[in-house]
Amino acid sequence: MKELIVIGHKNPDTDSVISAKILALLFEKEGRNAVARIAGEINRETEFVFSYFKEDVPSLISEGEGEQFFLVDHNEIAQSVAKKEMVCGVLDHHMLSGLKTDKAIFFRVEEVGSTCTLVYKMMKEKGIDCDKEEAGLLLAGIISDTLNLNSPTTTTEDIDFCYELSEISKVDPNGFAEKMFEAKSDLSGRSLEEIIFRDAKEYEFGGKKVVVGMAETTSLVYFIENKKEISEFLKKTKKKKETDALFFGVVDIIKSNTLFFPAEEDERDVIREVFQGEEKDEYFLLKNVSSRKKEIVPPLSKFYDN
Ligand SMILES: [Mn+2]
Repeated sequence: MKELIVIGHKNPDTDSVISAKILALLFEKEGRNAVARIAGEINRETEFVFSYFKEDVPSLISEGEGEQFFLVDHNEIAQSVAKKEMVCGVLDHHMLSGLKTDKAIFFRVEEVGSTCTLVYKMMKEKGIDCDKEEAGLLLAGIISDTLNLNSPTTTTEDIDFCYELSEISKVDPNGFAEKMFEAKSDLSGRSLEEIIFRDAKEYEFGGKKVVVGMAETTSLVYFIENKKEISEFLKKTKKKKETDALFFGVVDIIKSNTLFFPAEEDERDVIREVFQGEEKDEYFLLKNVSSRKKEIVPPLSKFYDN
């Protein structure tokens, strides 16, 4: 039996790393030959979560490794290290973006706040128990993606599972969320490249390569103070990375607002057209916007696809 590699998107976030790890464990418990991998370096929040529960982070996929991939937390090939002919399963909570395969595959996408929600749901459906550490990790995945159940992507299932997992893991979600957000907001020693691209996602809209970088923070001070440097960096990087459009959003986790930076005039015009934002000199203030998946990507995709 060929080894099945369970893997999240490039520029991995907490949800994608944890859903891959626990889903691979679930497959193993079912007797399948499965292993979790990550598609890039982890961020500080993910690092904090794994060290808190003293769990191992899945190792980085190596060049040319694997023939069979199970994708979690993404279904867009542009965001994947897997070639489309190697994909034999998808578990996700993002919009569908036209993955074409030459055979039938496992494919499950539900409109919930995190992929960890779906992993836990599958465990429950299969009657597989979740131990204390696994529950803690899954809880962290839900908290991360739903900004502790405050994101507009949050569903009743996320809320119910959050409480169940909190009981099993004996972790208080609010106290833990605070620590996670602190780790997420720690910018010390980080370059602009890391801050802007550690959680960037690439999309293909209307034949165009569109990249949306995101950062989440409890304080916008750094971003406002460095708005000029950020703008210049975006402009320079757009050329280097050969993308047709580049945006960068910073979510204020506390107030649920987003500062949205265009790389150049073209992107500035797009933001003017598709978002109701307050235009500042270097960025737009998008009030009550906190989700790339639900509030930023859909209007951009609609704009470019037309
Ligand atoms: Mn996710």
